[in-house]
Amino acid sequence: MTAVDDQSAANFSIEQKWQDYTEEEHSIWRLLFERQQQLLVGRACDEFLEGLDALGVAAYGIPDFRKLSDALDAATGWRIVAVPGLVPDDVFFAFLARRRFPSTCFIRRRDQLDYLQEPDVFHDICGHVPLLMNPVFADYMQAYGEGGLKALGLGHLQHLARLYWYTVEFGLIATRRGLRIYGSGVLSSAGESVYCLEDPRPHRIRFDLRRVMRTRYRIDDFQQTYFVIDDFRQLFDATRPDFAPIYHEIATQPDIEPDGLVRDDRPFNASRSLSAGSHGQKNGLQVVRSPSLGRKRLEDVRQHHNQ
Ligand code: HBI
Ligand code: FE
Repeated sequence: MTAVDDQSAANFSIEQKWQDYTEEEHSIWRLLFERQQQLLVGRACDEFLEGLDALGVAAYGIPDFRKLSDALDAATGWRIVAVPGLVPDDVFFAFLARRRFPSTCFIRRRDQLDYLQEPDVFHDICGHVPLLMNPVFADYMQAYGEGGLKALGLGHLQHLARLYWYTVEFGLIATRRGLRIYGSGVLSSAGESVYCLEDPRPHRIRFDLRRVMRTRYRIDDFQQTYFVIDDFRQLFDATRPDFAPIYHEIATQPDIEPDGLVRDDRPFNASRSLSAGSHGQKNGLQVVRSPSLGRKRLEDVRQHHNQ
């Protein structure tokens, strides 16, 4: 990272001021946390649940980033940096490339539990940070940041942003016990964490780098397509090659609609997807239609990259 990057990254860092959170803010966190705890057993991937457990402090209220960072740093060398909200793409990528995760500090209000225009501290910390405890995923995020800086230079941010969207935010993973969630946008959304696994409507397709980069995404509703990886190693390996020739190749191919299917798609045969209730949650197949988090962010990406 250059000195200029360091400077602009520093300009976007703020102080979390943990002692200033009110009891109401902590109790909103606990409400969200407990709701997702119930929903995510049997739905989130083990790596996420293990990370959440290892971070410990997250159950009691909005965590102090310094304590979280110390646990994270000891595990994988990542730290959390407090930011005021969305940061510019180059700054975002520069943070990731240095193993710094930019997190917002504010929490949604009680009347916004299911709907929020932009990422808040619950999405950033509870959705993203647990997986950064996993060494392979931690390396993937850093590689993504480095790839982002390159993509900006090559004018292919739109393609790389789709990779982020369909993996880090909305990714699914195949396990021996069935399909599980690892995407943070899903993990922090009560409605979508049920819908993405159990609703018959969305496509669940095996991850393919070019296919993902060609696929437009929806910012205003649940996803119509989810991509399924086998493990985090597959994801990391997919980001190893130089993307320049890949960008060049897909630039000649048409985009794929959010609900589109193409000839080479390998649908994931989701045997578990219609067996809701197997872990006895009340919702069963009943799907709560609420937009997932990060809508504002998506609009931001769309505006800037003509998604
Ligand atoms: N800023 N705080 C924050 N969080 C994000 O997830 C984020 C961002 N700025 C840009 C951005 N994401 C996007 O560029 C990409 O994820 C593609
Ligand atoms: Fe996010």
